[in-house]
Amino acid sequence: MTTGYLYHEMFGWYDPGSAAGLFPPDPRQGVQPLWHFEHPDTKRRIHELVVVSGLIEELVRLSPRQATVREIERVHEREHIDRVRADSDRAGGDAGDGISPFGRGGYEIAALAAGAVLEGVDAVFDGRVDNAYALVRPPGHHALPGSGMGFCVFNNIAIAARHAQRVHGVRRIAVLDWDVHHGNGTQAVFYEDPDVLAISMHQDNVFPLDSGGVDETGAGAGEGSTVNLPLPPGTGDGGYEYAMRTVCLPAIRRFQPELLLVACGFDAGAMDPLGRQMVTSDGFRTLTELAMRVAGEVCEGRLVLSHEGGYNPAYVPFSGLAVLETLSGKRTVPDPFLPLVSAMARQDLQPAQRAAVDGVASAAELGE
Ligand code: 6DK
Ligand code: ZN
Repeated sequence: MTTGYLYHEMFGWYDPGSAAGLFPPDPRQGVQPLWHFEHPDTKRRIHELVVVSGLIEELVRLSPRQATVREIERVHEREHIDRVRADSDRAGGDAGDGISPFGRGGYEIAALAAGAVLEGVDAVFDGRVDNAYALVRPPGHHALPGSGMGFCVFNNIAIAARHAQRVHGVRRIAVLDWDVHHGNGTQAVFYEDPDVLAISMHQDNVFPLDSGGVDETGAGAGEGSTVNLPLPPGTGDGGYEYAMRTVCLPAIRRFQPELLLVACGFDAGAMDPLGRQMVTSDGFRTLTELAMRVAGEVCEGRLVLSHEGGYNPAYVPFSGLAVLETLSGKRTVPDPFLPLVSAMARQDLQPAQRAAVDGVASAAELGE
């Protein structure tokens, strides 16, 4: 397999400042300043491991480009785009909810993140690569048409889906989101669209609150083309694999997309500070294998992953490496933490997890 890899040093320069918003510092109240969770190190450390492990030699390095306003406008309202750009030209601003700050020049880097996913899609359709991974900042899956949210400015993966439809002449696209948080932005963009299947598996009711319940299944012509799979806290490799096999794969097979996009977060990982799940690097390997398998079955293997969250700077790099190794079919260095995290109790499928997954499978009439 040839795997396209998109990273730009500029992604490390996107500056979300301090944890203002999430944990607003107030020295008078004893609240100390802290870096923002979506700080550059975690993603930079993935890239450094990709280089130092030697995997970079096995990947096809592609160059991200900035998405144009016209491309971003396929998903976002012009007012949102213009406001981000105006703030970015001055001192910076916030993408919309007070926890998504960006510095000067943040617009250009957010456009580069979206453009990186577009370039990955182009390379897959041109046949330059079999699949692609865009290691981008800022993330995208919470961004709504009219505003950013949850550290996201523009919805990178939704912009990529619209681009594939417009430029590569495909109609049916599936988006699979395994970030630990609900992919509410992507869901909102495609809620009434029967041509885009949006599947989100996430920890039940973490962020955004009261979003991503099983009863959110699409509306109008898009009824049934949104699938939410809220998982209980503590779900590990067994529960995630069961969810993939029981809900995600059957839903994708039934939908028969021409392209599979994955919103790939690592915050369902064991030891992540913003999630309470237990997925190991081997678990992420399995999720990737299954995504590749179903893409092979339905859309000639066309698969593009876009990086979302993941907040443990020690562990995320090994999970990212595992995904990239799986995509490219190569192995490099072992995950030194794997013995520790895979020995954690309850990595296997638990009854409450099975019940949650089976409930979604039967509501979505996915018999298997
Ligand atoms: N919010 C992401 O990983 C982003 O999905 C996750 C954003 C989580 C914010 C969690 C949170 C609060 C808390 C208190 C008050 C308001 C909001 F987009 C990705 F980066 F991928 O605790
Ligand atoms: Zn997340």
